[in-house]
Amino acid sequence: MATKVNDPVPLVGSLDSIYSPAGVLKNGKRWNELATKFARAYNGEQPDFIARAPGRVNLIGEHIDYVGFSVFPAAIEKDILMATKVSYSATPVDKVQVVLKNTTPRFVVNTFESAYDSTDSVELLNEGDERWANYFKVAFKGLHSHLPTQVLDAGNAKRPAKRPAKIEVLVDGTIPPESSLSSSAAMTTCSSIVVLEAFGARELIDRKEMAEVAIESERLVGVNSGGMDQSASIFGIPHHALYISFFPTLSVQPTRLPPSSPDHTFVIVNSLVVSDKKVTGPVNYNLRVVETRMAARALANYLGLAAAKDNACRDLRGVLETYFAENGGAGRLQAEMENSSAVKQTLERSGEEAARIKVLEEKVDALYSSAALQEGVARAEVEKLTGYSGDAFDAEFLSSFPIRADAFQLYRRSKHVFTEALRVLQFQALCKQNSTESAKEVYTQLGSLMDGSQKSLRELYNCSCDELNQIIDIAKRNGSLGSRLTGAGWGGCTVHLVPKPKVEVFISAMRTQYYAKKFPELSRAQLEDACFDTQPAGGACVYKDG
Ligand code: NG1
Ligand code: MG
Repeated sequence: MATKVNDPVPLVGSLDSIYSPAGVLKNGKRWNELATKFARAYNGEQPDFIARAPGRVNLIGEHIDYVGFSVFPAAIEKDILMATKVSYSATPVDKVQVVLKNTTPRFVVNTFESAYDSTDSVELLNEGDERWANYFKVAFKGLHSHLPTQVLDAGNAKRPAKRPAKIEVLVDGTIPPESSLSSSAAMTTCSSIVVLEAFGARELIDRKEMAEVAIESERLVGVNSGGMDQSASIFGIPHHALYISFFPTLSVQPTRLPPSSPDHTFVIVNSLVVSDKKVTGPVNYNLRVVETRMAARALANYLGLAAAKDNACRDLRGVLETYFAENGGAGRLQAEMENSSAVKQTLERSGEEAARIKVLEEKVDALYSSAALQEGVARAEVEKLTGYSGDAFDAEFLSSFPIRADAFQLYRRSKHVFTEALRVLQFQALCKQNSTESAKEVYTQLGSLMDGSQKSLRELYNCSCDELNQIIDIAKRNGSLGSRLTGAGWGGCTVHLVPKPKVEVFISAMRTQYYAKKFPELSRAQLEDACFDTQPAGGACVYKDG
């Protein structure tokens, strides 16, 4: 079934649409190479199937997925493959053994066992070279608790007659780890597919549910992440970016970039600065999540919302919805428009949702109008702003994940969130404009939205770093229309919108001006892997015979 451009993905139904009977991979070099490696790893055996989950590049909409606003990533060609063999036992077994091997030697073999009635014995590892296996384990645990009577329970009628006694996996990844291209989400997603396939459970869950379970599961690894990455990996469609919304529930709209001449492409440039959120989370990623939560409660409090302390106001998106719900919806927007020419202009240019975002951005300016509040504020001040103090403060903001900070930036984080949410809407609207004549102009505008995103990430969200800034400067001097960090930041990759005729010059400038200076020892293959031109790719699937 062909997906029509810009149609919402049907989120119901079985996983079948992502299951490919043979597919390119089956007949391709990579399948054969992986099957050969599998045989070497597992006594000459052949895999029963190969699961694939891609990484993603986020085009725009950074650090707003966990706040509830829409984002705009695309799945990429780089991916994780898991060649898998499942052994079923003729006699009843009460546990399953899982063996996880990786073609990259530094990821050391890990073996675990789980009883059919409980995954309690499946332990996550806090350190060591086997830690990579945690992603498989969380997917396994997540599905087990989501589908307790289906996935592992013997009593279910849909259960295959034979229960898996052993699952043997060989993982092969092309996504550089900790580089903000979502190798972690690809691991979780791919593992989910392996588990569903091994337990014959794929009929029992649809893609949306699968994405939701993967999102929840990955948090068990210790990062308080949003849902962009797993969704992009599951819903990727070749040649399409994905407009992903989380409110009121997960939905995905595949969107083509406008046709253009000359063609444009996205180039990814990896800074090769590694940012491991599991280690630095308390001072960067997880701290940002908490700051945005504090900012939400502070804004709800300032706006005097009746639901200020309810779950509905836990994030900034929720505060926006609650503000309009409690204050007369469309009528409220009308009134706001009369008071603000910026809101009026936003409505005219970008529509109602954009105007509502603009209203809240203006409330943020009003709340933090004093210069002192625009800087980092200490806990005592946050207590005043949010109306949470003592134990209630700890429970609300500090209990889920460890945080280390003396001051919290509520103004800057809120301002980034609302302006970035607006840029995403404008970016998608531009993509939907289907006129070829104005393509050049459209690409220039897409580029400036990406530049605006970077400025905000650097100055308001403080998640850029020297290397990322250097790369962005080089890019802007060498043909990029728009350049920004992608993913969480503090290292990792950047993404650049480049007209195709300029790609060669762009890449060679990166090599001489960034890599030759900072990483002079890189081989040709490593350079090719660090800086490359990419096209939106298809999402997760499983390849098997017949
Ligand atoms: P990366 O840096 O690719 O892991 C992270 C989060 C996303 C999103 C972005 C910032 C995880 C698994 N993913 O992406 O959900 O919040 O940062 O936009 O932590
Ligand atoms: Mg990640």
